[in-house]
Amino acid sequence: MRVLVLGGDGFCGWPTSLHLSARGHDVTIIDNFARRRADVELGAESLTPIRPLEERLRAWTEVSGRRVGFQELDVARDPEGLTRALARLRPDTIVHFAEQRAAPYSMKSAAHKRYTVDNNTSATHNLLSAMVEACPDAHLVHLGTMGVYGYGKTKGMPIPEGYLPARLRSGGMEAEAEILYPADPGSVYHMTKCLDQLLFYFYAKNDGLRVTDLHQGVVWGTSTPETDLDERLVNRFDYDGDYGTVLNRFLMQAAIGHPLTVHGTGGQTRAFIHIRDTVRCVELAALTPPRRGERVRILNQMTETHRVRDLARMVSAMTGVPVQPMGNPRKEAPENDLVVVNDTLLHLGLKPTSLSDGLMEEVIRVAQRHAHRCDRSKIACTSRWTATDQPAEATPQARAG
Ligand code: NAD
Ligand code: USQ
Repeated sequence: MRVLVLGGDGFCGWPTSLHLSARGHDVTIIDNFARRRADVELGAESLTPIRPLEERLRAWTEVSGRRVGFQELDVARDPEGLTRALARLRPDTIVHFAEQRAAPYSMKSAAHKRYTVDNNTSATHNLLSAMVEACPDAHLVHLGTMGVYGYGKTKGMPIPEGYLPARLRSGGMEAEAEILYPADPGSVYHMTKCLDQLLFYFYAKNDGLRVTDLHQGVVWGTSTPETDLDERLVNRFDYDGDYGTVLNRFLMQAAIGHPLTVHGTGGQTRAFIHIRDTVRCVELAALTPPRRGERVRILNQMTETHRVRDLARMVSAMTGVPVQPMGNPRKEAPENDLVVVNDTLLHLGLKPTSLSDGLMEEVIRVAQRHAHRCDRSKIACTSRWTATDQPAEATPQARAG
């Protein structure tokens, strides 16, 4: 396959590009380095020393004998350049990672909210409209999120893969329909993924574009077999209060002896997937495109669910580092159940990596190796959902031990 990876310099995009290249696909990355600029803005760096993309690509060719192409381009702001790139590269598959993906970053200020909405919805819409002009037969594989479904209202009812059979009632009449699962975003970032869904729906219906939307859970882990091949291929490891995600944060905190920062009760249940499974799922989805004219294919890309406080207890038991409940800076249900259907990727051949496979220890080892690069002042979550939300400080009960 000729594959274009939008956002291929990021946490998921880089290992996915290498995985696809290693399997003989012809890969080109497009990225505008917005994520590296966010590091500069926040004064926070990846815990691992990620190399400039040019160096990464040179190292990959040295190590593998394969070449991954690159073009610097802002997908949200340069629609003509994007159309030209699609016409030139004629991709069979476009993997779309190129969005601002941190919920706390999207809630920092009015400017961050606007940036996240402008960047993410323009990137997705520019891509769809450019595909109609330049490569209407290509298959778009988009990285969406489990967060589009929302948390807390299902009382344990399994979350289906995107669509819900429903009985509609209006004006004394009834009809059966299969509808997009009602969206219930928990942040401005998650809201942009709900907006993306409507854009996909329209372009699949109107132009027959082939779209797979992968509703991915929280990704944990950092390395894949390809990023392990050479230290210049190392993947990013976010641990700061904006971009760090919960399990990697706990593992990194354990590595440096920092109390584990549980927000609120820790009763929030979320879906998880290891980065090794992310890259496999993307390839499985890319190899099985829907037909032209078919509705958007939605797959839940996750392998297990966990409650935040259970993860913290597990990491604490492994390492002896204490749990520290904090005020919750977010507006979210304090407790929720989460049951998720993920049959399609399992049928396509995914063999799930689980927390019990020893990879948590690997993440701790990576974090220990780079612990000297950690800036402890960046660990706290300073972004709040509303002005009245509690700051993420240790609760008195936690301070008292
Ligand atoms: P990331 O921020 O590390 O990578 C995103 C990449 O896209 C960055 O390299 C960035 O520079 C680039 N980018 C952003 N806007 C762009 C633009 N306008 N033009 C060109 N490039 C642009 O994020 P990630 O963790 O790799 O996530 C990738 C995708 O997967 C996101 O869409 C995210 O919503 C989704 N996802 C991530 C997770 C997770 O836990 N990391 C979970 C579920 C879904
Ligand atoms: N949390 C803590 N302590 C922390 C950090 C987070 O208790 O130190 C809690 C949060 O309050 C939240 C949960 O852990 O309840 C998950 O937070 P997160 O930052 O790990 O994940 P989230 O903000 O949901 O976003 C991440 C990715 C996003 C992706 C999403 C998948 O950044 O790109 O879409 O996971 S999902 O959660 O399934 O929607």
